[in-house]
Amino acid sequence: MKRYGWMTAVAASLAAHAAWAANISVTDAWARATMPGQPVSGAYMQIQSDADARLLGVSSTVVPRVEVHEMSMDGGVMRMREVKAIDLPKGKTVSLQPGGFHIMLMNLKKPIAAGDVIPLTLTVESGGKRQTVEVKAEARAMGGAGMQHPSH
Ligand SMILES: [Cu+2]
Repeated sequence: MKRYGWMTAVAASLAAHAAWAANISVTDAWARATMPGQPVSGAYMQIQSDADARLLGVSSTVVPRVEVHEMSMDGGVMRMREVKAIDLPKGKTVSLQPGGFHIMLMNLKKPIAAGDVIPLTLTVESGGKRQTVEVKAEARAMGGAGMQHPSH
């Protein structure tokens, strides 16, 4: 029964792996198309994790600088600040959306056109381990001056 014992060991190690690697599902990922000369934009998505996790950061191969921000009302003024992490509680859908948490795309070298696909790499920590999640955000054109992201 030596072989059987070996199989059991492999199964146990796979189970241990699954215990820390959170399953992250990202839906409805999109980025805001920009006007010519506009160096910043935002990306938004819904994130769900099957284990308690934290979004630690985001990077992109096509955007020079990416930050995770939170927007909030402060005495009637919209403010944003960079956040170190966003909590992803187990089983809860966390929305990155205009007016709340968002991914800031900065130092853009050229405009983002509607239909462009922005690859984003999310770094997520769960149970002391880090993993990356690849996301493709499709750019959407937004109408109206009210949808412009405030400048820093
Ligand atoms: Cu921002």
